[in-house]
Amino acid sequence: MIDRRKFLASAAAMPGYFAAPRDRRNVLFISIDDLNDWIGCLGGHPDVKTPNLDRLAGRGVLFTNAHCAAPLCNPSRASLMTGVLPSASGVYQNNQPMRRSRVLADAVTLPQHLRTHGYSMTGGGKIYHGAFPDPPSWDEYFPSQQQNQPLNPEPPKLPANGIPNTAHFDWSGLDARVEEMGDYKTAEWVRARLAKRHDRPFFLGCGIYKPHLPWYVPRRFFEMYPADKVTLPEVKADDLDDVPEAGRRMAKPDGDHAKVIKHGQWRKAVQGYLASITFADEMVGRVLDGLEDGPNAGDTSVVLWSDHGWHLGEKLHWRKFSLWEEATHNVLMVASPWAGKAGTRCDRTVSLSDIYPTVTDLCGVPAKGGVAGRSLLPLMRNPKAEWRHAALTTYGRGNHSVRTERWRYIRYAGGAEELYDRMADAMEWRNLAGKEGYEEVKAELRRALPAADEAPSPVGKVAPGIHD
Ligand SMILES: [Ca+2]
Ligand SMILES: [Ca+2]
Repeated sequence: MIDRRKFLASAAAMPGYFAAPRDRRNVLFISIDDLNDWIGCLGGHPDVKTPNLDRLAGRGVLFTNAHCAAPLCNPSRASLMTGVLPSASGVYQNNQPMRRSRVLADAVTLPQHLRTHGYSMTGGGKIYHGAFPDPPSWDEYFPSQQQNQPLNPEPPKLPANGIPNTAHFDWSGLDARVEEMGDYKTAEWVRARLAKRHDRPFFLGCGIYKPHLPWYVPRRFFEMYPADKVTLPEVKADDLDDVPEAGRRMAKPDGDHAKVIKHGQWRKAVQGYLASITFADEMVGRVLDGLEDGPNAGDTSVVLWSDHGWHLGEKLHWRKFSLWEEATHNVLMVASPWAGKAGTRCDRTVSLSDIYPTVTDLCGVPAKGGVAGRSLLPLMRNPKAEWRHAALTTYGRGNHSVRTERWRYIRYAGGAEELYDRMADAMEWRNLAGKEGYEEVKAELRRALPAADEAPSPVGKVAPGIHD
């Protein structure tokens, strides 16, 4: 029997072979915005219902310890799609268009790389950051190359939760049909593509926007999680006391958290997030059904990821924008006909920057040189394989978190540090950085920090009305 990988490796050396691949290896690339580990198969929240995400995890490989390159949309997605870390591109914030970075101006994105190997690239919804879609990455996009998601219905009176001056930091059940939701329209567009056979192998992006704020989804999703019964996250009131000033500035305990408490909205916020997660899960289910019912199921890898995590009060912090577990831990699963037994769980520490080389490897196309991550195929085949890589998360220039299976180490630009032994302290409550006996551990973890931190790339105008 021909060894498929050796065969592909030798075929890759033949010019022109991949220009018209005989061997069809499609990719369905699903992203979910702002989804933390509150999904059933990751066990992040006891109440949550995510039957479709759990179904996909059961079909493939679930990476239980995956972390983002940056804990906010634009830099996380720019890094994932280009294979260039924020510390190398200078794209750290949501207002920096990646193509204005001198490093990323001509970057070959994952879809562009696949295109040179014969793929079609289409997509809908939020794959790149909302304000900065990347037309060079796509042959066709829904709703358009300039607008990457359809509009959503809103409650009649805003803010619905009564917290003033917080823009879309808002939640409410909607008297709307699911068919009116932007994510539903995106899912339908993707389903239509999955229903057909295509001339060329495809890379098909499906960006689900919920559970990004505002948490307005049809009322039936809210009714699944009565506010008086939801489980609140476990929070230690004095958790920030041993966190350095730089970390307390990220947590901003006097900001969202104080407002949520003042307005008695904690339970309702958790309800809104859970409701939005289950709505997103249902949209994923529609897309997966579309794949399974169509002609492409046997030759399509499904790669599903969320762009970062989310705090709902832990460390007295809300949203993303931090370097702790709640913000860096995200969802990553891969179900592929070519690698990984159904129902595999892998607990090794991996990064969203590993997605680029994993997808090229799954597709059997030559690896793109210079990308930051590593193919996860060895872990898909053997989830316990040795894996000595840490996951690096960067928030703003010079602020980094290094995550390994046991440790989280944070170093802020000014030099302040945090260290948590997750084996003894999974909530990251006890900062060991200043305690005696951890010098060697810290020195080892520092080796995963980048050698240099690129200066921030230029900011760009964000058109009004465009979602972030
Ligand atoms: Ca996001
Ligand atoms: Ca603490």
